[in-house]
Amino acid sequence: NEHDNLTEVEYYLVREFSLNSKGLLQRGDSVKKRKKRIGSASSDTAASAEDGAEGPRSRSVSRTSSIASEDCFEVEGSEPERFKIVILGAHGVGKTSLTQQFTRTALVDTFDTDSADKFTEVVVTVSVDGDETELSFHSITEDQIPCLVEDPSIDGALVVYSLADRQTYVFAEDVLCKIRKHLKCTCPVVLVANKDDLVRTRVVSCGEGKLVATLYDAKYIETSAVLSYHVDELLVGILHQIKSRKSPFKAPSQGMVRRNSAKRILKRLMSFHHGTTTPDLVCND
Ligand SMILES: Nc1nc2c(ncn2[C@@H]2O[C@H](COP(=O)(O)OP(=O)(O)OP(=O)(O)O)[C@@H](O)[C@H]2O)c(=O)[nH]1
Ligand SMILES: [Mg+2]
Repeated sequence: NEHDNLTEVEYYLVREFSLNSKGLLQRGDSVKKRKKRIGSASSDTAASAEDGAEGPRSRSVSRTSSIASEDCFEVEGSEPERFKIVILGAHGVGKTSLTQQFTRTALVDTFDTDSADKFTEVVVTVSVDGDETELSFHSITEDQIPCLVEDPSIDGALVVYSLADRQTYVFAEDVLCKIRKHLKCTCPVVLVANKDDLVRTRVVSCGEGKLVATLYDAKYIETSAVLSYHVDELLVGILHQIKSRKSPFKAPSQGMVRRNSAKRILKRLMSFHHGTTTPDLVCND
């Protein structure tokens, strides 16, 4: 193939965080530049570049395209690790709004979620204490849930409900049941109680959310996509869950020991109860 070993320059946005004893600190966004191999069928990045241009899979368009190249850091070395995360939940609970917030630093109070829904994949590069990872988020519908079991590439799941709408909570419980019981999926799952800003119309208590999360071996977090409340914690929290499940016995490095207290804070934010077995519960179907 005459295109083998060709490279092209790619600009990408990195959401930078650090973990210290005070918790999670957002360090803003930076734009980086990397050389990407093109023309090689075996290269992951080459495949996604082709998909983005004309393939069936849409990608979110990076905001970096309008940024001048002088502002960028050039990155050498290997590609960051990449994890695939699915987002599930009833209609209108805020799946798209949360995904949109993952990609931006500034507070945004209006969303054009309809046009955002045309993207089937949103990719966010997250750096925690210099450790870069690419997270690709996929919003999926209820009828796509059975396909999850055939997709070994899924690394984590967010199950979202609105704490101001009980039906969406019931729906989320059913989704959790399907994931854990029917599909026997053991990937990290976070149960997300969104719309925490709607205090006066809240109908699902924190206790109810935590209970269901406990039953299905999931973490629990309350968020508000419109106020960008706990959105970064959710983003870094699911990443932390995936990484710690993939290498649970990794020997602690120097930095890791220093960050332990910060991780404890992150853990407290997401109440989590490790279960060794999936409880034998009945789904609502
Ligand atoms: N008050 C409040 N409204 C929210 C929040 N998150 C999302 N919304 C609103 O809820 C509506 C639905 O949000 P979406 O993000 O489109 O929800 P979705 O889950 O992607 O919906 P579908 O794609 O239709 O299933 C929009 O009007 C959002 O502005 C939140 O945290 N608080
Ligand atoms: Mg949506």
